[in-house]
Parts: sequence; structure tokens; C-alpha cells
Amino acid sequence: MNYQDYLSITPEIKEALESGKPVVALESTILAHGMPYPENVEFASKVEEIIRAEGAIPATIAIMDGKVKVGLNSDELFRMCSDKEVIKASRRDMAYLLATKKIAATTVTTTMIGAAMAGIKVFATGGIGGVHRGAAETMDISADLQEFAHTDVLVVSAGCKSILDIGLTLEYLETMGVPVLGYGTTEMPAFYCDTSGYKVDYQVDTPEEVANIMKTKWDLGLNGGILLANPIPHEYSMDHEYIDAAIDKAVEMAKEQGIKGKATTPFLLATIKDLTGGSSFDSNKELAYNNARVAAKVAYAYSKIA
Ligand code: PSU
Ligand code: MN
Repeated sequence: MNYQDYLSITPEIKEALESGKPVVALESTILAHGMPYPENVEFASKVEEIIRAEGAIPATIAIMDGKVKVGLNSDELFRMCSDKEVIKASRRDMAYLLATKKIAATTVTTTMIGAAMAGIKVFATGGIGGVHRGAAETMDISADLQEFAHTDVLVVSAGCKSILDIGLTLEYLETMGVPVLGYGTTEMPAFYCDTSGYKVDYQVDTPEEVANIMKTKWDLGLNGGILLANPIPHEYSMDHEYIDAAIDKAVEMAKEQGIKGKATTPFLLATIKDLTGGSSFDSNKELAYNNARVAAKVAYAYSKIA
């Protein structure tokens, strides 16, 4: 058997990939562990609609029935949004979950892996995982960063949340040789906020520019991902002080309650939503829609030159 035997790609996506049409990968952990039910159901279909409206094909990825599924139907999407048994799958979980035919949602890490297996080069998410605050003691560094070091996928993300140490996350990406491009900005966005005070490597302003950098990197045999940091639209950007206070509180609560390992990020996301009375969730959805839109445009530009 080879890895293709573990892949299940919908006919629509397969045809699109074979004929060089633009396809955008989407993760399922954002649905299963990053957003509350039932709001995630509307999000899941809207984000796919946005990609279609831009002329690209959405490919939400998940693990089910011993396969990496690329493209979910509406029942499967609903299951990702509503089933509490859905496991959060990082790189280390993948073989176990496939061999035992469990149902699991893919993080940025495993969505990159699934996309690369299928031949999809562009992936839209909300925010990536990174180096957690206090990582010097806890060693909590998301596997997402390692994945960028060796898997050839461009990820469109609104930077990362300040539940993470943004400065250390950028240092780690530098060590791993990962280009960090700011889309229309010189700064690494901080998820809910369009600025963070940290600089990206380079500013890029058009999908064509991004596509050219992708092609050049991979033509050169420089394996690994690219992070396209796309700021939340300014009208949805939240007040730094307000959101930072909620984040500080959530980080403190996680520590008090002894939350560890892969439970940390979902705990922080849910706690921040509660502490902000849901207002952070509106921003969360808008930035993800915006990332989907940009990813579709980049996938289109890349399809013209690849
Ligand atoms: N950050 C968010 N929303 C998310 C996640 C991160 O703002 O939904 C999810 C993504 O799937 C990401 C994962 O890949 O959490 C990282 O988890 P960990 O920190 O356990 O590596
Ligand atoms: Mn972690």
C-alpha cells in the first residue's frame, strides 16, 4: 500500500486538481475544537461558499473511516461541528487514528499533511498554533510550527493569538526557515487585532506576488510551508487592551486548572469567547472569512503559473 490508499478525495476536488483548477484546503479542528456548536455549522458552510464565490473549490479535511478525507459533504461537516467524540488530530495521532478508523478533526499540522498528500498548495485557517507563553517552562510549542518546516503548503492565517508568545513564535519560524509574509502589512497580525508590534519578514500586496514566491521557493527545492499573515479587516479589529485582559485571564485560569497538552488551545479559545461575552467570536469568524477569500485569490493566481 502507498499513501494514496489512505486518501479519499471527492470527485469534484479530484477533477479540479487534475485539471489545474484552484483548490483551497480548510481545517476541521477550527470547527470541532475552535468554535462552539451550533454557530460552527453556519461558519462551516459560509467559509466554503466564500471560496466558491472567488472561483476556487473548497476542500475541508478530516480523518474518518481509516481515510484522510479531502472534501466533506454536509453530513460530514455537521458531524465535525456537533459530535463530541471527534478527536483532535496532530501529526503524532495520525497513524493511530487511521489504523483504528477513528473520527478526528485535523489541526493546521494535519491539514497541511492531508493537503500535501492530495496535491493542494493553499490552505486557509483562522490562526495557527505557536510557542505558548511560558513555553520556557512548559515546553508547549505547537506541532504546527514543525510542520511548516517541511510540508509544502501556503497557509493563510490572521497571524496568531496572543494566547501565544508572538515574538518567540516568529523566532521559531525563522529557525525553521519559514517565510512569513504580511499581506498588505509590515506587521504580524495578532488574530483579533490587525497589529501586534512585531514585524514580518516582507510585505506583499497582491495574490500574484504571493504565487510567485510560492513557485520560486518550491522550484528551488526549498521544502516547507509559507505563512501568509493576513490581518483581520480593520473594522473588525478589537481593542488591544480589552482583548489582552481577557487573554491574560484565560491563560491564568488554564494554569490554575492544570490544563495541559492538546487541551490547552481549545480551553483558551472557549474561555476567551466566554470572557468577552461572545464579541471575540464575531471577529474570529470575520477574520477566517477574510482568510478564505485571500486564499482563494492566491490559489487562483498560483494555478495560472504552476
Ligand atoms: N488557534 C486558533 N483557532 C484554532 C486553533 C488555533 O485561533 O482553531 C487550532 C488549529 O487547528 C491549530 C491548533 O492548528 O488549534 C493548534 O493546537 P495546539 O496548540 O494544541 O498545537
Ligand atoms: Mn500544545
